[in-house]
Amino acid sequence: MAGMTAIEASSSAIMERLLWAVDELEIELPSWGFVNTGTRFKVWKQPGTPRTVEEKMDDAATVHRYTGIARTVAVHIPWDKVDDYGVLLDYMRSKGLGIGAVNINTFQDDEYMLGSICHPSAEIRAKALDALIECCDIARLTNAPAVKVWLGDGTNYPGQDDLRWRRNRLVEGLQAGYEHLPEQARMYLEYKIFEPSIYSTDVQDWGQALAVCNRVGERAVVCVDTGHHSLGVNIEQIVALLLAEGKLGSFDLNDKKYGDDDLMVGSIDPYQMFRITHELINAMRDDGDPGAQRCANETVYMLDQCHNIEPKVPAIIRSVMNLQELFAKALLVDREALVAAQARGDVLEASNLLWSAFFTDVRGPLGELRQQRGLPADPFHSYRQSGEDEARTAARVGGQAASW
Ligand code: RM4
Ligand code: MN
Repeated sequence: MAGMTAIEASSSAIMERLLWAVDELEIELPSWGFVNTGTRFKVWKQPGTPRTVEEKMDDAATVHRYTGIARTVAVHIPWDKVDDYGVLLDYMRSKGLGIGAVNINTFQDDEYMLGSICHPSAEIRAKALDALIECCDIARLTNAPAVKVWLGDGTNYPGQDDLRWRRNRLVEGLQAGYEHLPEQARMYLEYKIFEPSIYSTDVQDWGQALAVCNRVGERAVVCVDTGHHSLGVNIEQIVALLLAEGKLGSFDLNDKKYGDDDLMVGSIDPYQMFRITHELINAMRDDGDPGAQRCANETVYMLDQCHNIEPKVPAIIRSVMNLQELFAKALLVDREALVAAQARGDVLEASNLLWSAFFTDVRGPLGELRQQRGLPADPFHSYRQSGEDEARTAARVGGQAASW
């Protein structure tokens, strides 16, 4: 392959390079991606929406059955609270699923109006800490790999609260929660530029998340939600920096046009997502930086999307495929040639190497590889034609659909 561009490579050489995207890549699904969602203007109800945690898992299992790479499901507490987590885990395993991150929710209770972990009142902070400890306990019971913290905390007006003291409470609260983290688990800290807080958000960007993680502990790592930046931010560079620090933990993947729009990953700007997958694959291949290599190998890829107007199961299958294709394209980047072009200052050839990998159509070879593994070549169309979506809707009449 050396010296050859992706375009010239024979299809068998391409297949060889794509194996990782079919055999190693894993994409975590969010249980909340299957429920009814909308905007603050309206939640749209879709037929066939899961009514129970088990039905959310059934849908996730369908996505896995069609794509073969969606092996774990992240849960959100209290939305996915059950009496017996052992029973839930058994149910998931019977469907070929494993548990992913346990997500904390301290943004919907009335008492959290002014924040949770950063709230000015010690009483509310204690309640938020209890919620975090509960997630740690669930992670222990289910042997989950992570507890994920995203906080809606922040302020709406200058002067509303002391920004520095809120920061101190944040560090203190997470440190206290970290003590309860089971040994096998990591803590993902997710940042978001704004919303629901408008003027200041307590974990507003990667710098803050990284600094806080460094204060909290070795297993506290940053979660990058691709929708949580302002427009024009160089997200792939943030990814590179976090890999260099060994502090990238996970992704919440989606695409956006204006804000935290939670659209299907790669649907608006696939080249941006490709630039991110390139940074990850590049680090995985970089024997000269073992710290970043290890970090990239341990990074978890979760979808965090809202399918407001499109049918959810096929949309999630589509999203898994989008991501798989964008990783596949990154696998086609000729790293040796890239490193050489960079070293001789060949700006145009270096940029061309990314460009031609991105424009290589990987759908055919990926389809072939899927088929060799007993999967449909085109999971999206196979699902649409299977009649399963209609059967799912027919079987789920009545009851209370799970909803945002
Ligand atoms: C937030 C954030 C979190 C997710 C919630 C539901 O915007 O992205 O990851 O848990 O939404
Ligand atoms: Mn997220």
